Amino acid sequence: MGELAPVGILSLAAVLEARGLQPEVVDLNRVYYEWRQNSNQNETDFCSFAGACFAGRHFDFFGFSTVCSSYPLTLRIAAEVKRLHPESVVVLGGPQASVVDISTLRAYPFIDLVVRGEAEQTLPELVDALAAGSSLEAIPGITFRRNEDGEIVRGPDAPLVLDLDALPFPAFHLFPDVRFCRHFPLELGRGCPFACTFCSTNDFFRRRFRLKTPAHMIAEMRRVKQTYGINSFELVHDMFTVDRKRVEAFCEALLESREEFYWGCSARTDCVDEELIALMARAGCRGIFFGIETGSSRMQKIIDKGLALNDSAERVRSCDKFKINTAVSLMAGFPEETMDDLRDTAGFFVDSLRHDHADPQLSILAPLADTPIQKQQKDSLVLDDDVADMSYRGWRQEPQDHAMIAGHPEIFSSFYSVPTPYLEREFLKELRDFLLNGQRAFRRLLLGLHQDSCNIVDVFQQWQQWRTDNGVYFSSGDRTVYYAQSGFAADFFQFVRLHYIPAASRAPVAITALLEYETALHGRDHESDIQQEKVTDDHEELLFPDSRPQLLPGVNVIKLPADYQEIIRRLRQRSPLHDIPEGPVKLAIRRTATGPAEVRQLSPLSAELLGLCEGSLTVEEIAAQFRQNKIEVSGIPADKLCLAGLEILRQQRLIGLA
Ligand code: B12
Ligand code: SF4
Repeated sequence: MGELAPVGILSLAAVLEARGLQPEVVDLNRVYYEWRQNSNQNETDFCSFAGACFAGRHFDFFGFSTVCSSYPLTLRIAAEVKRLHPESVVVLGGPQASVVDISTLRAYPFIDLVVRGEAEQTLPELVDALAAGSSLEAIPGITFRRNEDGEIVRGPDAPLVLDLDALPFPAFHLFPDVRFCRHFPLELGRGCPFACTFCSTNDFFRRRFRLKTPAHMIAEMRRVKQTYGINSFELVHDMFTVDRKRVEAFCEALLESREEFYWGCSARTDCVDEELIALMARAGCRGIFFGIETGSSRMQKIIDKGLALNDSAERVRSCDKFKINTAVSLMAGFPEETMDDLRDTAGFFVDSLRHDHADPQLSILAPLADTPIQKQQKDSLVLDDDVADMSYRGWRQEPQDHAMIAGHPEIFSSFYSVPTPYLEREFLKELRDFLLNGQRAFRRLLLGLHQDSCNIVDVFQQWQQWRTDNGVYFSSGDRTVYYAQSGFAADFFQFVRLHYIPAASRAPVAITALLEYETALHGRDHESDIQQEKVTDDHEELLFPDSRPQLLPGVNVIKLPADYQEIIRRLRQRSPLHDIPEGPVKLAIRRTATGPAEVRQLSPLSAELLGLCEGSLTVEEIAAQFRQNKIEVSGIPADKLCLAGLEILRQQRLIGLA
């Protein structure tokens, strides 16, 4: 929950505290989890439950932060609060209400007013005016319903906060869960000067790029470290890397500070290069969010993103080189998008899997209110789903929310879809589920299939055909559930084994090897349940002639038909797979309680040794077998070789002593 610490709200709370007020912050995410855990959900709906949290809180002013995905729910909770406290002022702010202010006030009389845009300057003025009972007309940045005639008045925009260093430190003490953050959120700056047609945040911060100074940021980071003991940060800014010199200055200041701070940020791939990425990595950058959006050069121009995709791929590679994790964020479902464009996007998604530090993401376009795309398509939006993509979080839309959404497309546009005349929507959604879950469940195989087939979409179409021929059907609502469960991978492996390899593969040996590898990884949970005799994993313990080495729990050895390391090397370098020679190899897979499984290709000697470590033979007996088989390497006698080999296997945590 700490991951969702609302920096904007806490910034406002700090501003109010600085004026001697005592605001409280209610974390509705926490309230939601409490409702899920502690209440009978059939009897109490979430809004009543949340309303109860506000019943005992007597404030003059209740403010709600809003984003598109939870806007219906936020409004319903606000209605409950107004019902409980009719004398209080109920106010909305944040990215969603700011742009649908007038329509919201028209549709929902329980909302008194909306604060638009950045509110650090507006909110104190508003609070003062409300306390004094004076007119609101002179306050910039608000939209309100006039008491006298009920008319909705939209004043001019509020000025931007130009000096972000002047803002007080956010009131994190009002949000105790922040201490659970793995990456502590700190605002680095505001405003992106670009103009992508689907984006709402450029306009929200009025395209005015601003950054806090390096000295101020480092002081805030130090304060977090001292208060919470956290040294890893999520630095919030839509587009930190607009000005290269300022990124360099920040990194250099961090290096000079000698603090061990780790951080993540957002960037465009055309605003960084390998040299800058190297500097960022040295200064503690461990994650970059790259909004690449589409893998099609044609669509890059149409959506005014304008990235050169070869360079984008290069930047993802550079980050991998410096061990920076990248979120490679892609979208599909633009109105002009054709099958060729979609193939390019799917291709970009899978291509990025060549890099271990890349995490591709694919979402379907949601037309955010007041964006160029939404304005262009506002008369043709379609509500085709109970669970629209914006709320694609695994829970179902409540009927009350659905009714609100259906009644007000102008307010809740993100729950609608834009028409995609060249693409079938169900196809798009299934492809998204396939890719997202495929990369989680069989990353290497997915990449191998993409490379073998020239485009993963071809494999996907064959899979769709095969699954229907073999009776794997689902309704559109069950599709996401099917793909998220382990049965999908099991079915898909069958498809690859029984259909794809014999009928379509140009590199059957390599694809079989990848399939065997993924099947073994996939089956690992069942195997790890098998009870094993207690085996000590103390690699300091000496090996004695009567010790009985045995595979450690969680380790298994699998046989593949071809050199796995060579396949992975070729995948990384995009070299052909069809001429991988057949030749069995063994891999040891070691599962760890945390993190991904460790995979090691075994030399013939290690494979032979591991085969003998089944717990019944002593070291002496294993050495005897080596002698008998006359195993020797570079003149080293079998006994010594055996002992050295066993020691290495122990250091690699593959065997222990029974
Ligand atoms: C960090 C972030 C997240 C984080 C954490 C969110 C959180 N709760 O803190 C994560 C990754 C979890 C996330 C998730 C999502 N996010 Co997000 N996120 C952001 C991001 C990059 C920064 C938010 C931030 O801290 N900004 C800095 C602060 C200072 O600004 P602020 O929050 O807007 O607050 C200021 C004003 O809005 C105003 N204000 C805010 N609340 C209130 C309340 C009152 C009463 C008043 C008076 C004023 C006021 O005053 C604040 C100070 O000036 C923004 C983009 C951006 N740069 O803002 C997107 C953004 C908010 N996210 C967005 C979206 C769409 C989502 C998701 C729906 C994505 C998805 N499909 O899942 C989810 C929704 C999750 C949720 N329910 O909160 C959109 C919202 C668009 C919209 N029209 O609503 C944004 C704007 C990005 C975009 N694509 O355009 N997000
Ligand atoms: S670069 Fe990113 S933040 Fe800037 S307009 Fe485009 S999508 Fe929005």
